[in-house]
Amino acid sequence: MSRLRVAIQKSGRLSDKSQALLQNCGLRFARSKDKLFWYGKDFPVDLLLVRDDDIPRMIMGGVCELGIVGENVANEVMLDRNGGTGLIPLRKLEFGHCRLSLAVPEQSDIVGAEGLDGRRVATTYPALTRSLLKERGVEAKIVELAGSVEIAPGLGTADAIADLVSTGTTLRANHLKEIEVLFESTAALYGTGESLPQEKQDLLDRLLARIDGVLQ
Ligand code: PRT
Ligand code: ZN
Repeated sequence: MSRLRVAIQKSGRLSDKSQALLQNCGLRFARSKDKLFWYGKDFPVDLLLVRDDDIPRMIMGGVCELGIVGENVANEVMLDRNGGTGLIPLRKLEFGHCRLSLAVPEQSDIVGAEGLDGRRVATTYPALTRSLLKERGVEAKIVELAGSVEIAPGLGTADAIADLVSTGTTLRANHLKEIEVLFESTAALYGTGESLPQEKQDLLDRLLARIDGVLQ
């Protein structure tokens, strides 16, 4: 019999709510010893617990049919791949809210994206930031960092940052001010752009109906 695999974040901001959503759909799981694979007991849907950054490529690579990840991460991967049809948003979820914002040092006189033309912008979302700035007619030098973006202006390696913000505490603690919201993100359920065998598609439709019930 066909089964579906859903990749969710193993530990982090999305993991509890991703698990809760699926459990609220009536799914029950038996966890593997290393707890990285959860077998669906009474509905043929299994979970893979991974780092959020791996989820888009796992779906595109056919390792799983579905995944729950932030729109920020999914869009970054899709843009990096020049669009591509490997990843399709199926449902926007009600958690993981944050915004990708531009921020500059408190004393900077840059007031918006347009002030960043030709300037250095540090981010962990290079493709997404480049594209969102381009939409605004701004061509900046993107400084790609793996983390701790908020310290880049203080170190002199960037004039501004594009980073995720929720409360603004991190920006304030680093004497940065938010000058423009580039993108509002939430977590979403993604599927593969490839068509599924009929049995799997039927299973997906049943799962989506349950998810819609929970989201209502
Ligand atoms: O280990 P793994 O790679 O799976 O986890 P991770 O550390 O990459 O991700 P995690 O758990 O931090 O975030 C997962 C997803 O949650 C992100 O991709 C976003 O879609 C979403 N999300 C929501 C956030 C935030 N809010 C958020 N505030 N992701 C990160 N932050 C960070 C931000 O980067 C900054 O450092 O929190 C800080 C800002 O928060 P405030 O409250 O100080 O403004
Ligand atoms: Zn991550």
